[in-house]
Amino acid sequence: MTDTGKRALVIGLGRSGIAVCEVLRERSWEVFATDEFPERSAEAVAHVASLGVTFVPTEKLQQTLRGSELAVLSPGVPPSARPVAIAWAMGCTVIGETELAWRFARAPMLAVSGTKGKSTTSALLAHLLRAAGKKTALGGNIGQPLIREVLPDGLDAIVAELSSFQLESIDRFHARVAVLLNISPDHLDRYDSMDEYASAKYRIVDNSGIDDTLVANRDDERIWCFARSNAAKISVIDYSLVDPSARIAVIGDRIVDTRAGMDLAAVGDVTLIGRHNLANAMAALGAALAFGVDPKHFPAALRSFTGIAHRLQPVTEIGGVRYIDDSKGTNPEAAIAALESFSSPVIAIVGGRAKGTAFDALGDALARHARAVLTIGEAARDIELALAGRVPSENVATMAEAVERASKLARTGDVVLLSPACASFDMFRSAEHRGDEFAAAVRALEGGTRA
Ligand code: UMA
Repeated sequence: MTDTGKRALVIGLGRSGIAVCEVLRERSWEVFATDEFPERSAEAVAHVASLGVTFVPTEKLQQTLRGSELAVLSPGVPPSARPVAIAWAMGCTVIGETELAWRFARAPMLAVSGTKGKSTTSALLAHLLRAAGKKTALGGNIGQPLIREVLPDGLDAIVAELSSFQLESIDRFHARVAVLLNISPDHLDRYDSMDEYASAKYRIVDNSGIDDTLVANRDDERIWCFARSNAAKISVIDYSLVDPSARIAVIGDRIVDTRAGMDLAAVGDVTLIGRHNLANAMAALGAALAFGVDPKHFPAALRSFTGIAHRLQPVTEIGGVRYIDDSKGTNPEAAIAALESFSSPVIAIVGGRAKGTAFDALGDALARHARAVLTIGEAARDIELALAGRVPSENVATMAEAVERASKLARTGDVVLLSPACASFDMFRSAEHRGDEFAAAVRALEGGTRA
């Protein structure tokens, strides 16, 4: 497909920006790209230049823009960034990559948001739809830019994992099924308040109507309040781990659709570690139900879902000690949920770049669950302060050192858990890179001292 004559400015040359450049060039758009840190993005600049994209430094943007362009924003670029201000001032229409992906999509969207659990829930939802024979794409915050995933012909459904950043810059984006998992403090370096952060997430149903469904966590006060206040506008399926009157509820050892009086699966069919993952599975079941999937597919599909990389992912067991990679636990709430998933003592590896959140609750959870704590990265000192000496802690410089020390401190039956509660960018390229380094250090251990 070609759209000759169309021009766009792509702001930010990370994964999203590169994908937007590629897709628009395939459609013969005239594409300009800008990035405030071109020295760090040199490889991306060279790649998109080879596709015919013109790189424009921020200071030259004003001269280049005609004002009629579409400006496509990467999620990590805040609306306050200079290129965005220039694009607005020049009269460009500014949208995010998610909005553009939706405009190109030819299948209905099921969108999942929340502070934690959205990657697991999105992946499980896509798995449930595929198990029912629906050709399903999966993309968004989970790592594959959505714009690349929506293009194949013949899709029945598109599952989009959406962060608040991605939802901030939608316009007409419409989700047939929207899922809100939970909202807890995160990204408070970008938002002035929790209300502002939550409002970005609530945009997931901006363009939804009564034929669409919001799957809402009844156990999250904010979300349940939001869902109730929108019940006239959108159909709501609520789910709860504790309230048997929720539409999707746990009754004994079964997950039940209480309105239909229908058994959906056994609790034991959910193989993921932790009770929070049972809640995520219930959300995915609710979304699949709303999309018309026959529940007969649920038990086997749940049992065959083994989770996603860097999310409470078992790496190996050495000398009776389990090593678990939860590198995508990038905020305190996620790390607390990870700690609470284990009944055995934990040697916890935490720290990295803080995202404006407090560590008090993490300190309390570590005090309850950890035998020892190894701190890494910029936030090490703040986490140690939150621990207030309740658990022995040591600061280490590298992931290899953290794993090495953890292996010495662990006793048979313990868990060594990387769930950093922070972003990775002070020491690593990404959360995936951090998890890979952890797994590599564990494997090195396996080949050496403890094997
Ligand atoms: N940049 C600027 N100005 C700025 C900030 C960044 O020019 O003020 C440039 C950087 O130099 C860089 C580019 O923008 O070249 C980076 O763009 P980006 O931060 O949007 O990163 P992408 O690689 O495009 O990845 C994004 C998401 N990143 C963020 O939201 C921060 C990825 O989510 C997502 O997987 C990917 O798109 C594909 O959709 C990651 C993430 O950390 C996993 N998400 C946050 C989270 O989960 O908590 C929201």
